[in-house]
Amino acid sequence: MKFGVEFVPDLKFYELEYYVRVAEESGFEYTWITDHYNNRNVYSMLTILALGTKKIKLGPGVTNPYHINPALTASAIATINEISGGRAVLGIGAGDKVTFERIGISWEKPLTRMKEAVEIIRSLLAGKAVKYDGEIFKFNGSRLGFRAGEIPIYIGAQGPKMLQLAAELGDGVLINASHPKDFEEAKKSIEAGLQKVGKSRDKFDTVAYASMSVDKNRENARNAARIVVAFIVAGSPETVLERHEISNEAVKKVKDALNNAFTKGDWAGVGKAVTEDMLNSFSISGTPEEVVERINQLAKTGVTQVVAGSPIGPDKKKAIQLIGKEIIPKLK
Ligand code: F42
Repeated sequence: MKFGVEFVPDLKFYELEYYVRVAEESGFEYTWITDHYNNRNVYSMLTILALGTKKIKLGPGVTNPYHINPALTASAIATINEISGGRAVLGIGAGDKVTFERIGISWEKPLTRMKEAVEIIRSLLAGKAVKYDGEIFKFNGSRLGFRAGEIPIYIGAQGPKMLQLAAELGDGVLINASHPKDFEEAKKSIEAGLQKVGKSRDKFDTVAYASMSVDKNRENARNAARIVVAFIVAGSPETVLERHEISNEAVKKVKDALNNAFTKGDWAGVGKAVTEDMLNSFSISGTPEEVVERINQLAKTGVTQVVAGSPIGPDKKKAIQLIGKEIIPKLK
């Protein structure tokens, strides 16, 4: 099992560099940096990380093919690859509808746009002159002016069609989920995609991009995950909530609590609205022993990398070191 760690660049660059170095020293192989317009620029932060670390692989987790042209994505990730001495990975997904609306981007034809963008980026990274007459992107002989090197492309995906596309086009898939039920379901689409292009499963990295919260004190670990899980519950499609048997009234309680928090600042109410079942379904949170057990269950569904996503633990640094000391060695 490989281990990665996610960071949101809502931290100062030196804080982010500090945490990623702790993660590198703790044995994490990947760091994935999220990409939303309202946070610090993902490639600026990856440059800092490329210069400040030696081994850990690094990349956006995930960028998207809407807010910049695929040629710029190819150039940016190839630059990170050069600065980091060949450690770049590209995570790209359909992007986030809510944040796009705020910057006037309409979320049209995400599958088509993703397919075309990934094909174009792959050709540019291979040093080719790209002629591409797509429905969305039209390229007429563009080429990168410097060697990009080998850069794996991972696709962020939840829906069945995007999961299949990820298996067809990607070196891996980043799935925002924490529970074996979700990976059993995803497996069907992934197998279909691998079969369609004749790719073997061991050449493909299935990544559980999970909300994680680890601490020796179980209650502290579980409580630290409550707010993140509330947002996941509020944003989850019906099909996923049904799969986890989360009732409509329980979801409504969480949504009302989040509204209250935004309008009146009552964040404690959000934590109370999140049930134990929600924590189990939408996060990996608890003691190191419990986290190891859950990851072993995920491994049985074909997961090959686990990414420790927000909040990581009540104390980020302690949690990263605890994972390095008591979890990674048991699952390597
Ligand atoms: N999004 C961000 O914006 N920033 C991040 O940092 C970020 C991190 C991240 C990490 C892991 C991860 O898994 C996702 C992450 N995301 C992040 C979210 C990501 O960008 C996507 O929003 C998320 O993966 C959800 O996308 P999805 O895979 O579910 O695909 C969407 C588009 C979807 O609805 N897919 C469905 C499906 O079946 O796959 C339907 C697709 C569809 O619209 N089909 C239509 C049709 O007619 O079939 C249109 C067809 C066409 O041509 O597009």
